[in-house]
Amino acid sequence: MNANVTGSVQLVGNGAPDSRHKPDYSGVVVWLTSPATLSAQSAGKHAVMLQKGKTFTPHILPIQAGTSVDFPNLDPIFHNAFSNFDGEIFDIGLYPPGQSRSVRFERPGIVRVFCNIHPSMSAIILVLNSPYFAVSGRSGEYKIENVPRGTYNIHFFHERATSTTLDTLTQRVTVSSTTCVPLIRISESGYLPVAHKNKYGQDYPPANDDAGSYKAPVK
Ligand SMILES: [Cu+2]
Repeated sequence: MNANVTGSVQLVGNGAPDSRHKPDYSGVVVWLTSPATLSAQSAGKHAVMLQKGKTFTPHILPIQAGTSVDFPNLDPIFHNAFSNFDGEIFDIGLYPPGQSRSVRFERPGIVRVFCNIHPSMSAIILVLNSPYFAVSGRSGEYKIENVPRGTYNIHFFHERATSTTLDTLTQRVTVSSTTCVPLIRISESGYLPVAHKNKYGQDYPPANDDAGSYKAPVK
């Protein structure tokens, strides 16, 4: 019989806490690996990352390796999606409203996704060696459903935590009946945001993001 694995995470070390707002602990990916998850079937799986309101949605998309991601363009303007470092490298070109493109991700890793004409657009596809994963909500709670009994490593990812920090959080977890993992605190200290370049490795032209003309740029 399979079981659910639940728990919660908190993000800490990100400067002075703001007591006027509830903290936002969303966007942490939690996943389980074991020798058995390496051979888990992924054939035919699809996931979706929307292009809507000049935003990739969801911003963080975990998938099992072998999954295809569709990028439907729901805006009245052209978009692109590309990734040119780490993870899987791809570029699905510039495509018009109402169309979609797909990319299959074979190799586990962190894929940072950008749009070549809108510098504000970014997302992360986390390609995993496992079908057992979840993303935390604002409260930090997560739930990985329908996990076969066994012993796993549990892993954590957040875009503002360093890989060194995240590696130290990996731990063993034994899944028998419903399993609750103790609270995990993820430190954002040491994180340095870096401005990204366009697909040619150059800075984005300053006027492109709000030109209002929505014309395709000249290559
Ligand atoms: Cu775009």
